[in-house]
Order: sequence, then C-alpha cells, then structure tokens
Amino acid sequence: MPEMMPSFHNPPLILVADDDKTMRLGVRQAMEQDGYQVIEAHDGNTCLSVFERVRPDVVLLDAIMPAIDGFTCCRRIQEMSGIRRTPVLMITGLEDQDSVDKAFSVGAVDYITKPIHWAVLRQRVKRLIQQVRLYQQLETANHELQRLAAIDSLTQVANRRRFDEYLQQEWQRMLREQLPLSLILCDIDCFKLYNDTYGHQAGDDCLRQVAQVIQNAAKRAIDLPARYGGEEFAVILPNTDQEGAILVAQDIQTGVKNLQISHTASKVCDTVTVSLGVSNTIPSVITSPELLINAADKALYQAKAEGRDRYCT
Ligand code: GH3
Ligand code: MG
Ligand code: MG
Ligand code: MG
Repeated sequence: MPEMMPSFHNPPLILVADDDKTMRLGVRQAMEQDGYQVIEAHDGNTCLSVFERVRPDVVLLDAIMPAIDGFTCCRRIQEMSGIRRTPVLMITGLEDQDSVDKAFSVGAVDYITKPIHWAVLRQRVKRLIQQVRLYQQLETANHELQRLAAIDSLTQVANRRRFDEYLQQEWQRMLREQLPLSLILCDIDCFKLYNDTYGHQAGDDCLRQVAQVIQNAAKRAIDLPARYGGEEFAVILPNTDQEGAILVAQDIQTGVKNLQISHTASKVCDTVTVSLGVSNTIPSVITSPELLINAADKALYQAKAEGRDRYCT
C-alpha cells in the first residue's frame, strides 16, 4: 500500500526564517492577520532543524543570514521535502539578477524584495497555500483511487488484479530468498443451490461473511486474502511451508462452519461449507506462479470430488 501522507496543517503553518527580529515580527503579524500559524527561526541552522521537525506548509526565507544563508537553506529544504515539495518564498533586500536567478535555481517558487509590500506578500502566500491544499487534495484522491482499484467492492478483500500483482511480486521475492510460497484456493460448496434457495442477495451476504473468515485466518500482514472469482477466494502465504498453509486452510474451513449459515439444499450438510486446495513450492526459475495456481486448483477439484467440506494438498 502507498506510504503515509504528511498532512496539511490546520490552520496552515508558515515558517519565517530571518535574522532580523523586527522583520520576523512584521511578517508574523501579516501572516496572523490571515489566520495562519507562524513559527520563527533566527538563522539558517535553526530554520533547517525547525523545518525537519514541524514540516511547515510554506517557508518564507531571508537570503542573507549568518552561517547558512537562505540559498543554501532553500536547497536543503527541497532535498528534505522530497517529491512533495514545500514552497519556499524568498524575501530579500537583494535585487540583482544573479540573486534572483540563484533563488529560483535552488528551488524557490517566488521572490519578493524588501521593503516588503505587505498586501503583495499576503496575496502571494495565500496563493501558495491554495496550491499546497490543491496538491494535497489530488494526492488524497489518487491514494483513494489506488486503494479502490485493488479492492473487491462486494467483500472488501483484495480483487483479482491485486491478487495477480501480489503473486508475481511475492514469487520473485521468494525466488530471491529461496523461501516457500503457499497458495490456498477456497470455493463455497453448492453455492448455486444456495442462490437458488435463498436468493442472490442472501448469496452476496454469504460471500461477505466467508470473506471475513478468510481475512481473519490470514493473520500476518504479508498474507493476502483475495476474491479470486465469483464464489472463489484465494490466500497468498509468503514464507509459509505446506504445514503452515494447512493450518490456515483448517482455520478457514472451521471458521466458515462456525458461521452456521443455513443451507438446507446443500449436498454436504445443512450449513454453508467450503472446499479448499492447498499448494506450496520454493520458487525456481523452471517453475512459475501459474503452476502454483494449477496445483491448488487440482487439489481443490480433488476436495470437491472426495465429497466437499475439506481441504486437499
Ligand atoms: P460446487 O460445490 O461444486 O462448488 O458447486 P457450486 O454450485 O458452488 O459451483 P458453481 O460454479 O456451479 O456455482 C457457482 C455459483 O456462484 C454460480 C453463481 O451464481 C454464484 N456466484 C458467483 N458470483 C456471485 C456473486 O457475486 N454473488 C452471488 N450471490 N452469487 C455468485
Ligand atoms: Mg538577513
Ligand atoms: Mg466455483
Ligand atoms: Mg462452489
């Protein structure tokens, strides 16, 4: 899943770095007029450590400061903030072209000269805040889309797309590390009869409950329970040998039984049951994830043939 997103401060947080105390006070007052929070730094070193600690939304940076100057500060801030760039606006008495060029080349997004025109400063900061906020909204929307694209909407477990992707990924990882990879396929018994008897809605509800059992049985963060197709589920179990996979299969089998969902038309017993196929291998270059799936599929078929409500390997 995608990494944690740093959040936008509310109210927005502005870092003001300037070695001139009067200047910091003036900027603070202008920012507070617009409802922003302000944190001050009186030199370059403090600016960088405060930046790292509080991750402000915008930085207002003086160019000439003792020890570490504003240009260097700006470059370091860009490096620290990574792809999620924190906008830096330089406020400086330097008006020559070299200084302006230098500021933009180290990543400043805006540049205003002293003496400060307060109304202009406030409008510029307001626009930067709007941009940061928009970027954050896009990031959140993108994050949500990624999540939705990997999830089965009915059962809330991973969908087939995510299953395929994760199986490839873990196959490669287990191949590199020469560790066992297990796969469970799980199919609801006589589910067509269940739908015919109780209706499609009840069928959907049954699928949700079975998915929950499978989710609970796949205990480790690296296990991936997924909806493989209609009424078939799968569990990918990295770094798990056959014995470990059988324990999970048994958990699912008894978990579903314990749901005690009535199924009077079932050929097995009077509640909903599942059949499971378990396969396991240490990946090698002459085998493939498809073979692991085929083996689980064959085992599942055998479990059905032997009378259902069981697992086979
Ligand atoms: P077996 O014990 O051999 O697995 O028999 P079965 O009836 O479960 O197998 P079959 O493959 O013949 O039937 C699967 C049924 O699953 C048919 C289909 O209507 C139902 N099904 C598939 N997806 C859904 C779904 O999303 N919701 C509901 N309610 N039913 C579904
Ligand atoms: Mg200065
Ligand atoms: Mg089926
Ligand atoms: Mg079935």
